[in-house]
Amino acid sequence: MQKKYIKEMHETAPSAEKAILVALITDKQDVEKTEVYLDELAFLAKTLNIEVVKSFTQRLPRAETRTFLGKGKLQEVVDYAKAHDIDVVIFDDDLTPSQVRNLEMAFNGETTEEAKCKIVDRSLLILDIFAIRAQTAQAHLQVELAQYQYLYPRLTNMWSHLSKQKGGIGMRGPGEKELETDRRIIKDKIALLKEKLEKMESQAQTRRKTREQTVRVALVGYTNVGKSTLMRYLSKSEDILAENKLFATVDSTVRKVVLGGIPFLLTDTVGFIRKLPTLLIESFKSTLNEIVEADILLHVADASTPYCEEQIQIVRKTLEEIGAKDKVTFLLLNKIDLLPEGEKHLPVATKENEEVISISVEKRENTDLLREKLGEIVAENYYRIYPNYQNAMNSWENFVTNEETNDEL
Ligand SMILES: Nc1nc2c(ncn2[C@@H]2O[C@H](COP(=O)(O)OP(=O)(O)OP(=O)(O)O)[C@@H](O)[C@H]2O)c(=O)[nH]1
Ligand SMILES: [Mg+2]
Repeated sequence: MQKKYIKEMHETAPSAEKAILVALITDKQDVEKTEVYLDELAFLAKTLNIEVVKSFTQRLPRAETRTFLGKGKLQEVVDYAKAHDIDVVIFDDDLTPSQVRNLEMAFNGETTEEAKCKIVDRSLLILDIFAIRAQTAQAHLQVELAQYQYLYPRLTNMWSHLSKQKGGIGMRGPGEKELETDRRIIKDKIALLKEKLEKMESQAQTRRKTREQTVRVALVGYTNVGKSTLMRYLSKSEDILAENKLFATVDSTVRKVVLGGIPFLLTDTVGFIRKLPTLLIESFKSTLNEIVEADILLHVADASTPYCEEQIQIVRKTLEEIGAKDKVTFLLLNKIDLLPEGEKHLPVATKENEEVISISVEKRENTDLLREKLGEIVAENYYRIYPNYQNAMNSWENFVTNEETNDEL
């Protein structure tokens, strides 16, 4: 199994923080799967400019209640961290507040005064990435809400401990700004953020109402599969960011696209990932509504990873959670340019209402076929809204004029 993102010690490059990763091998998660998950975790860390120097695994039926790892393994990891000046220990699962407390004790001793080694779990890592990726005011508020909700049950230990540290991972949130230890203040902040977001959502709803008169298509999929690349291609927009990073896109972008003379709106939004923190799903409700309200979904998957099928299942499950599972969907198996000839048609379990197309957006393989098929479905939806075509063009003209003055677009 290749370890793309885990550097060995001798390869070290200057970096802000040095990290080790920790994961369990369980009945449900075999060695190979754990390796892949660790690689994904290292990729997440890399997004935050954290250098991963080593990973540790332990075979256990389930995490130890007190310290996640068993006693012997924990000592081995602690010794390594001390010997190699490790700044962060990242766990591939979520930790309970008491596990964090006990682990902090194990890595830093009784006193937190000279605390050196931070304990970070999967959710905190993802929250940090969202914090640096957020662009719009709404996305910032959504991330802030998720961060406060994450911190709330952990206040007693994290506040005192993390506030003494200099910055970096886990410190881009509210903890950096204030040191209140009062749960009530945090509770008030959560309420205030929710209120602000509700106001924004109701404004967004009004704005989206004007879009009800048009066909809406949303891009969905696991992170880093090529959603934004497809958005750039279909909408001919050079200004959309597509890069080899997890969660390059966190906000939603909407573009007008015309296929075969029929106009529609295309939305690109945040990607999904294994164990996306529930807090984030809740906080990003408004952003995710773009998906819920769409008529057609373009589910993009990365056909070049051996975990394509699993990622597809994770996306389907997340769509179910947000209430968007029964939509007309194109399952686009992207990046087929990376597959050898003869393997370009992957056997994937399809669903009702779903059409599968193997494509390479970057190399323009089968993209014409996608445009043709998408064009057909868009037209069908369009004529359903506008049985009278002439009226349709008039209202589209109005719609375009209105929306073009809208900065959100
Ligand atoms: N080889 C190959 N690479 C591709 C293809 N499509 C996209 N990519 C690359 O995949 C990486 C991720 O692309 P994005 O479009 O940013 O992916 P995304 O799904 O929007 O990712 P997030 O916004 O991070 O969730 C980029 O480096 C793209 O250049 C393709 O057809 N073939
Ligand atoms: Mg993107």
